[in-house]
Amino acid sequence: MITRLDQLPAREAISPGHNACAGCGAMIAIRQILLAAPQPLIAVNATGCLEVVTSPYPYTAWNIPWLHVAFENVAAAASGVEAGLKALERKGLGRRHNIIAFAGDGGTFDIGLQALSGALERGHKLLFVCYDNEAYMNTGIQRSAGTPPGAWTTTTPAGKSEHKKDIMAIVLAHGVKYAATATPFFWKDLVNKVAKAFTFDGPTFMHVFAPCPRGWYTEADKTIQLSKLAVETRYFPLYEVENGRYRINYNVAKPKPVEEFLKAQNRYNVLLKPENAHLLQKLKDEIEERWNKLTRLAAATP
Ligand SMILES: Cc1ncc(C[n+]2csc(CCOP(=O)(O)OP(=O)(O)O)c2C)c(N)n1
Ligand code: SF4
Ligand SMILES: [Mg+2]
Repeated sequence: MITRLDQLPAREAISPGHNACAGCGAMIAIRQILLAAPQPLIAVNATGCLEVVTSPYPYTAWNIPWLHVAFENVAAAASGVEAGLKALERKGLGRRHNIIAFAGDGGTFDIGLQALSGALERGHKLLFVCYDNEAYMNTGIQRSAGTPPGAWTTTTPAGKSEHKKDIMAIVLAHGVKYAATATPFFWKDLVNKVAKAFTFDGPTFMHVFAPCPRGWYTEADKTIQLSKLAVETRYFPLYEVENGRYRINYNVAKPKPVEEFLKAQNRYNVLLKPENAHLLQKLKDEIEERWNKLTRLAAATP
């Protein structure tokens, strides 16, 4: 169990000096994840902000083996790396590495979903991390299936009218042994989940909530506060599912009003207009429904 920062190794898998925006929640989360992931480690990265900001040709910020693949196929490529290493190991030629795949919400909820489904079904031993900034940020803030109802994006100027896909439920429907949510403010929770994920002999999944100052129109120094508020308002519950058992890791008995979280972000200006009260209600209903479902599942699988 990791409870102190000095229990994490000093080596960094991503060098400082990459091109992410100041206060990028994804980069903070990924730094935490990479400190907790056991070495030797190979990272496989779908196209998206993480890839773009860490590899402006001819430079790289990565200090570990890293493979960039297309937007849609990171889980397939990571599967191939795992299968290839296994074959080499059988011939006494290679050394077993841990494998981590990274994709944004677009690369997970939408375009990478079939590749992810295939990898989960085939049972490759890897951790798939979805860093969720709730839109296609790298190409200019377009909506994804991870964008919540009411959020402004360049393709939802009046606020998104559809719901947010339940990616954890989709992943768990594949019979995955371990899946968890996390966010940078709760760093101890996050690093211990990463360490645990690598103990399973099969695919594991983490859904990581990552505030994005550029796409959410927030101040760079509010990222960590937003990461905390998202949990405290039940907007993004922290939970894990281990061998079918649901556990809520942060019990939000008395949630803060979600408006506190929404008001801090200009992407929700449209939603907070009086004429959009129905959209705000839709978001609140979705949050409540998700929390009630989680508490039922946690109670049913003690
Ligand atoms: C097949 C294909 N379609 C579209 C693109 C353009 N594209 C590159 S990254 C990206 C958005 C990625 O969004 P997400 O996965 O959420 O990652 P983020 O940029 O938010 O980190 C898009 C649309 C592409 N590279 N390939
Ligand atoms: S646009 Fe958002 S996710 Fe991309 S680097 Fe900037 S803060 Fe990070
Ligand atoms: Mg995104």
